[in-house]
Amino acid sequence: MTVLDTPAWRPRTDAAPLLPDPEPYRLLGTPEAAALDPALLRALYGQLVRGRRYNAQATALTKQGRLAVYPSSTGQEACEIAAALALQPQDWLFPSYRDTLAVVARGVDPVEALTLLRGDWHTGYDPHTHRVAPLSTPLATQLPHAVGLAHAARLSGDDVVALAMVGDGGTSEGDFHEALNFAAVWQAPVVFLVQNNGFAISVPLAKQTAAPTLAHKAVGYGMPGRLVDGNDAAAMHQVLTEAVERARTGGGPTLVEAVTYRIEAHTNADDATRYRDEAEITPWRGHDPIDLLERELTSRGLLDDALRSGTAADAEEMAASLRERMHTDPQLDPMDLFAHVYAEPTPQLREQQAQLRAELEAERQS
Ligand SMILES: Cc1ncc(C[n+]2csc(CCOP(=O)(O)OP(=O)(O)O)c2C)c(N)n1
Repeated sequence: MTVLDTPAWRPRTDAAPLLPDPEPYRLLGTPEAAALDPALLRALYGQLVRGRRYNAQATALTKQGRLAVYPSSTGQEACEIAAALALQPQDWLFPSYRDTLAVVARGVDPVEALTLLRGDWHTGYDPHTHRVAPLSTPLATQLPHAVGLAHAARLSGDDVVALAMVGDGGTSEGDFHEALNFAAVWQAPVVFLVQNNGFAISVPLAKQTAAPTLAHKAVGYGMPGRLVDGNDAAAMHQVLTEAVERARTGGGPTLVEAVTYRIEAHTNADDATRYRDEAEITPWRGHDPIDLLERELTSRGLLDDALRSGTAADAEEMAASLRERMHTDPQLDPMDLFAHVYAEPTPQLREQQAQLRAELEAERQS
């Protein structure tokens, strides 16, 4: 027996099967796309168009003072929608602040999905109803949560997969490392979706990492990495569905890097012209997720005027309802600040709660 035969030296499997493709995986416009189900393509199209309209409406609401902040996912709709559609009802979605479209596509009420960004209180929706965790503002903190939930479900024998979303900047966080390491060691049923949209606010990817791609990071943890064209809704849907099924059937976690682009500024509070040129955006406008899908549908004779106008009308109706409902002032109780913070409130919180109650009472009586 040599030292390399002892348990301390864990024999390694070949890393090559874990490595991502050299180029982002694509389906739309390729011969393989002919096999794609027309119903799936139409469903993706409808959701992408709705998603873009939602982004435009939410951004307008920030200008009207109805939303504190909105991080738009325009240009990233294929990632958002594919993430929601790849999951089964019993699964869980763990979104970041940019993933409102995925949250809404999963079934959360479009207004409730904006509650946090309106600055009202807490999450705004019940995470258990649609199995959607709160939109996470602290970068990457949703990733260990997803791993913990998925691992616990597996220990309980529940058929649950967790899909966690994070940005390229979030991959530099310690939480990203801890989550991926735990997930791979435990073989937890988790899918990590990194939307590489080119920037972490003003920081471009080249200043974020020296890794060949973000998908390559998977190899270091011992899980497969997949590199996908994040603007190709069919490729995104296929890769995420495969990763979810792999996790469900005991195959362990997958890291998916979606190569996409943040067409708008980081949020309505950001001026992107200070750190990037329009010339950089132009090629991405020519590789638009809705256009790619429209081209595919058209070439297969699946998109006629009726579908196009029906889809646009449906999106417009959703936007009108969102606008109208968001213009209604919410009825808020300041005491709600203390609700749902801890299962058992701490003594400090109880003290603050009593203080606020007394202040509100004094105001009422004055
Ligand atoms: C732990 C933590 N550190 C810093 C921030 C401030 N911050 C908010 S968004 C952001 C950039 C994140 O970029 P990326 O992960 O690429 O996601 P994107 O906004 O592009 O979707 C930063 C640094 C934060 N929210 N949380």
